[in-house]
Amino acid sequence: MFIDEARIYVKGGDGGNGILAFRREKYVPRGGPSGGDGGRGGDVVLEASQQHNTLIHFRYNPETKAERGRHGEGSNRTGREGANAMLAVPVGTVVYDDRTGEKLHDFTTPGERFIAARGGRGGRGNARFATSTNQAPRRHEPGFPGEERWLRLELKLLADVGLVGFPNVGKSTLISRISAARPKIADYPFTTLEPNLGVVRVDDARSYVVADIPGLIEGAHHGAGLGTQFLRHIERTRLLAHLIDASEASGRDPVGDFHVIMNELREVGEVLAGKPMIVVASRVDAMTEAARLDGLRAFCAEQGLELHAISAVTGAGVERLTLRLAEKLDELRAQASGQEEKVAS
Ligand SMILES: Nc1nc2c(ncn2[C@@H]2O[C@H](COP(=O)(O)OP(=O)(O)OP(=O)(O)O)[C@@H](O)[C@H]2O)c(=O)[nH]1
Ligand SMILES: [Mg+2]
Repeated sequence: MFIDEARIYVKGGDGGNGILAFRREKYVPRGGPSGGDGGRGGDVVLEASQQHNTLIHFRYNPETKAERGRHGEGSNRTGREGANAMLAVPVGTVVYDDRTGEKLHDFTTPGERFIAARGGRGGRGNARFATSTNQAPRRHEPGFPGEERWLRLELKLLADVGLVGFPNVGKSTLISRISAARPKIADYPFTTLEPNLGVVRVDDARSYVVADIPGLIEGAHHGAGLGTQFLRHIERTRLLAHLIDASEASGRDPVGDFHVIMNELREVGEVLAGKPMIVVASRVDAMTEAARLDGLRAFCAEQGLELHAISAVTGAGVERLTLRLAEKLDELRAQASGQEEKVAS
């Protein structure tokens, strides 16, 4: 099981102070107490979002404080409330108190909210302390502090992009280049024996999860090589990136490789074979015959498939590819939520 984790500090805003004031008006001798209450501090609120699918944004921003309440004012004016601080978490996030380990909340639906740290109450102004025997109270309270605590967020990762292809085409090298995943990389087939997940950070708001799985070969669905058992790890992805070695190292034809892998996917099921796909020509730095790439390019153009040529070693084309994967995921997500709306209406 692949789990993304983040430890975050949350603090509700402090309440504003209640103040000490007396009314001073012309023609009103000995005006009564008029110190207003402080405003409530804002809450820190976690909200489940469909735009987020990892917790990586908290790694750069682990601390959140909500705004404090304003102090009260004369003429019985209550201070303004502090604004809430909203934090987006992916659906599926589980929230724990980091100190006690207690499970506090489990986000299951988009838009769901959980108050992670309550703001402090505002202090009462002296106007509130007037009684029949004490009509000029001088007592007034400071604001109450906002709640503060450390939380641990946990999310079971589901991959957004699945890397498929023959062994040795550079799938693990690519994931190690674009994420913090550090799978074993070696110049022989079947280096990867277990799937690896990596989180790709695009910018503050966007990230996605890539799954690197063992390579496939012809006959994989009959159990050749490591078989197709690992394909179930990418059955729920939205997008496949199909890596094809463009260098001469494999001795195979790139277009031929494409068909072999598509065949294996089809044998597993139409769902997998029908998934949106971006074709990635890999190891182009080691390519000496440009004709190999040209052949693949012509084929992809004919099939209406998007092709990116990259070298995971030199980094050429890699950034462009990660951005395109992000854009494509956004498009697919928008389409999917459009369809959900149609079904709902
Ligand atoms: N020249 C060059 N070599 C690369 C590139 N990407 C990967 N390699 C090399 O190709 C070999 C295989 O890379 P891996 O990333 O392990 O390939 P894989 O697709 O994960 O292979 P399996 O796990 O066996 O399916 C390694 O020796 C890498 O160093 C590249 O862009 N250029
Ligand atoms: Mg590998």
